[in-house]
Amino acid sequence: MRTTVGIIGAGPAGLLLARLLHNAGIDSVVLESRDRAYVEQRQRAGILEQGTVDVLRAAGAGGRMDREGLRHDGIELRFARERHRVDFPALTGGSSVMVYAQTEVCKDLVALQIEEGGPLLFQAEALAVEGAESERPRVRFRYEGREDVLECDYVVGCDGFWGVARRAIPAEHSHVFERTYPFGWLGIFADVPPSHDELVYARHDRGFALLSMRSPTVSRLYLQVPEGTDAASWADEEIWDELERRFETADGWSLERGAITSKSVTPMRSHVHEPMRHGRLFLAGDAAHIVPPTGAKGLNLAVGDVVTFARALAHLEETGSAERLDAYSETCLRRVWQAERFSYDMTTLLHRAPDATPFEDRVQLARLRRIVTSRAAGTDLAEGYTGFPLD
Ligand code: RFL
Ligand code: PHB
Repeated sequence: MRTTVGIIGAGPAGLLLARLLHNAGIDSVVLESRDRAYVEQRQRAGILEQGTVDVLRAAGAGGRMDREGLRHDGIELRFARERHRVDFPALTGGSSVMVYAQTEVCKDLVALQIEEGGPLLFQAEALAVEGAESERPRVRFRYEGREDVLECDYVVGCDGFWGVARRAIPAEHSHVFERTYPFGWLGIFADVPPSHDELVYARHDRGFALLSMRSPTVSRLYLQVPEGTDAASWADEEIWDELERRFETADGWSLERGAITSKSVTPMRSHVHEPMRHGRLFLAGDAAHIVPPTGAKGLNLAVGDVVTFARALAHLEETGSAERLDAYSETCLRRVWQAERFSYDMTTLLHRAPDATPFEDRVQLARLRRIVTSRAAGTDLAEGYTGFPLD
């Protein structure tokens, strides 16, 4: 098999890249180790930045998002039993975000790829990337019980944090920057209308809590829990009781309870692999970087990477200049580090570390108070949340 761009992984990064390349008249093949149902049902992100929304629309993948997604013009910060709204359009000159689940983005992109795009092979597991430093990199993969080789001009590793692409970069060229947090998120889905019409980020002495949603009838809620917590050790009523405590306000706001349909624990980590390119192998999305979910940045960063790659390759095809492709890693990393910084700020602003001192608690409250009383501080949060521009 032979193609211009071999794409490993059909998460949001790989699927969107295939679509962008198709629109630019560049052929690609997508190899995905799991089946279609898995890709379409894996529950993860929920918040699309303004720039991501714009990219999906321009790629012809925004129709259902515009009909079914929920536009959000702000979030609520809750602390000291008080409620404070951060108004995004007022602070950013018109930006907002969209609540539209990653599962739905993936369903839309899979459908488009199957109708209009190049080959998308499910249950095709990439085993290794070879010859990254040559003119003809190859992906060795297993499909329908046989080993095969995909010969490419370029390979893009969109295979997530646990994928194989990153491993093809020799250790002497790799620099990893990491941080793990001593807590995780217990996340639930519940069949109950969200108790607030915008997301609520709550800082509490017992730990962080987040109220989010997937639709007018489905709530998504998270609780900060100690690292290594087993989701099954929390009974449903205990989860609701704890959410109620952490969201409690002085003005009598109340949390609606409903049937919990799933619960799971997500660890929290930051991870950046530099550079994001080795020869003709490029890394995009979670394959190159992870952020803790507090800033809702992971999927949005993946989108930024693949837009940068697709534009750079189209530029090379049109003008013969490899300048943008050569700058891929540097261009992406500038935005990645802004998102890492923002996610770190949001995480340390809202979570209670197990060894937090009373002094640190007071500083955290002072940081929150500053955001809700200073237009400059509020603008900084609003700009970060609605997203950093693509170069
Ligand atoms: P993905 O989605 O992990 O997709 C990688 C794909 O590669 C496949 N694969 C392989 N295929 C072939 N051969 C191999 N050897 C392969 N190895 C792996 C996998 O099967 C998979 O299909 O990476 P991608 O595309 O880079 O997308 C990244 C996003 O999924 C991720 O950053 C976000 O979900 C993070 N995230 C959030 N991001 C946001 O922007 N907004 C949010 O609100 C948000 N909330 C979240 C989140 C992540 C969470 N978890 C579970 C980590 C909330 C949570 C709880
Ligand atoms: C979600 O709805 O899953 C979600 C929302 C905001 C975040 C993280 C996750 O910061």
